[in-house]
Amino acid sequence: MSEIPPGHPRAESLRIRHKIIHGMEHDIVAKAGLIAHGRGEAFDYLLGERTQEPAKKAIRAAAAALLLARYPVISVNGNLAALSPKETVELAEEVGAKIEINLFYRRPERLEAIKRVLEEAGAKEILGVGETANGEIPEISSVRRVVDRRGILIADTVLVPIEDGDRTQALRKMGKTVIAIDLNPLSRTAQLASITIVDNIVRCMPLLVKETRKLKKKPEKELVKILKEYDNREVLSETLKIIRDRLTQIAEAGGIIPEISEVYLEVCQDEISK
Ligand code: PTJ
Repeated sequence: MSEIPPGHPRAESLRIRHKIIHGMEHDIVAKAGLIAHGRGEAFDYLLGERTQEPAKKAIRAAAAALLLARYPVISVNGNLAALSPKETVELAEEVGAKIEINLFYRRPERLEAIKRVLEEAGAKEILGVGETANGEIPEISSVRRVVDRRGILIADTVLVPIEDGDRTQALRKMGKTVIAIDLNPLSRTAQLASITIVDNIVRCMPLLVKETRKLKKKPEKELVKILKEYDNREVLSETLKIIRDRLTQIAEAGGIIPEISEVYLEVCQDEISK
């Protein structure tokens, strides 16, 4: 992390990037996890790198769904383990969820490295490794179909942060509630989940923990009401409109984003006065 100059305008983004790189160098993150992260960063730019209102609605619904679930499971992959291990454990504790490692690029070294990270963050029980990790979700073509018989296989609600491909579809066909966290509102996962939080996990995991703590104090019927009133298509649609309106606004303001406009005036004086 020492390579990040303190005054760098993108210091926070670089710090997160370095966590992913560090994770890859220590068998936590898959090589493809670097590409996935870059894709996420691109969408985050379009969203203004902040938690937008539709994401806040989805976070509230997700918290309600996790609290109401009979058997919730948090599915952990390399990127989540590298970026938000502490919040993953906190969330599991708050909602009484199981933590299960489920990988696209499944290798024993990675399972071990991720298990270690979660244990260091305070996890007592970690599924998806060992003897009981021999259940199968038949419709999934990748090794992600290998799940724990005490976890995802019997869960009624599954949280899938930073997901790929066909798993959400398969889990929903099995009748499970799927909560996705994905910066790309157009991904198959985002489109097919029951609740889609279009936000960066580094921002929304702490918010999700906070929201569950808040909603835990509410009567059950209030949580049921939150879920009943929640409309995922509306949330996806509002998110896309935010991206559209933001781009229109920037385009109409001469193509410079508000965060840069002051610096632009400073460094591009010559061009402006021409
Ligand atoms: O650890 P493994 O073996 O399970 O592999 C994990 C990866 C991420 C490599 C695998 O699931 C994969 O290839 O995923 P995709 O298909 O690249 O999809 C990842 C999705 O997560 C993309 O839609 C990204 O926009 C999104 N994403 C990336 N970083 C973040 C994110 N969403 C929220 N927060 C992020 N920080």
